[in-house]
Amino acid sequence: MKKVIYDCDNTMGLDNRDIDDGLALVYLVENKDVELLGVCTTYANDSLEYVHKQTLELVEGLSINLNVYKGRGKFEMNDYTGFGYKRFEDDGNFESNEAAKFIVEMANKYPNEIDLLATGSMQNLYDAYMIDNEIGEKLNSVVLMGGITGDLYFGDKIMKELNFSVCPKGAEVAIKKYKNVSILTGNRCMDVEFGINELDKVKALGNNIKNEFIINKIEKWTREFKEKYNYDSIVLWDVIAAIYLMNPDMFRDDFMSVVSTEEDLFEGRFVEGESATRVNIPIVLDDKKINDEMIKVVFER
Ligand SMILES: [Ca+2]
Repeated sequence: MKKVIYDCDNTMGLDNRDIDDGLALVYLVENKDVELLGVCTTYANDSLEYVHKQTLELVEGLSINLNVYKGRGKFEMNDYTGFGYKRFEDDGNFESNEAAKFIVEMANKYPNEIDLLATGSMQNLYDAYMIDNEIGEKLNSVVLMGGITGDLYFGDKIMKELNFSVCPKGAEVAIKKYKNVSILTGNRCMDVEFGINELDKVKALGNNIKNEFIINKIEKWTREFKEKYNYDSIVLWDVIAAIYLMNPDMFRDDFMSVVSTEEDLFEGRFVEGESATRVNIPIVLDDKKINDEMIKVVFER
């Protein structure tokens, strides 16, 4: 059993917003090898208020007993697919961050036992570090979804990085001050497409299906994504990070020395160079197996 804390910017249920955090949450909830200690909310896909509300709604809909801890940070998302957002200056009040306090509390209660999966802004990891400078030494591992090593193309359109860029100082802390860090980058996740064939596999489960309500959410986001990017498949970014956490054997380790500064991370960019900061950037071995694993755990009764 892995003790997991999931830190996310879930917007499942909102129009024109990605659904991958919600799907990753369901994947963790349904995974028998996960003891999910709690869910933390942060901004990125949308404001903290919207993310928190959607996450409470999702947890309630799943009829499970799971605490949701609210993060911190003023942020507005105005145009998701056009990357029109507004970030406000940090008021520095990290001690008010319930999510960060929860992460620190659990890390002290279960030293070196907790795996932290973070798939939104890195604000809560930043605040946890501000509360306890030793936090990085007290976790077993950290798995992040975010960052790019080159432009992300869907057809002829470029998708910008979101998770690291909305809180670059948090991204820098997450990369440099935590240990055993693995990062599922945008570029490495892009090869795992989820399209009509994968959806047909879900539907083919027939009477053996569970969490059927998610099918509509996937179909809706696929339509919205198609409208913006003129692309037929979607990528389940955060789910891939959750699958890495639980099945590292489905990936190949690839360590990289990172010299990215806060300025580079403002665009979510990884810069390789001489550095003591080494992070793992896992490579997917077989994209079909990743999608099959998600379908099996999330949908198969
Ligand atoms: Ca996310």
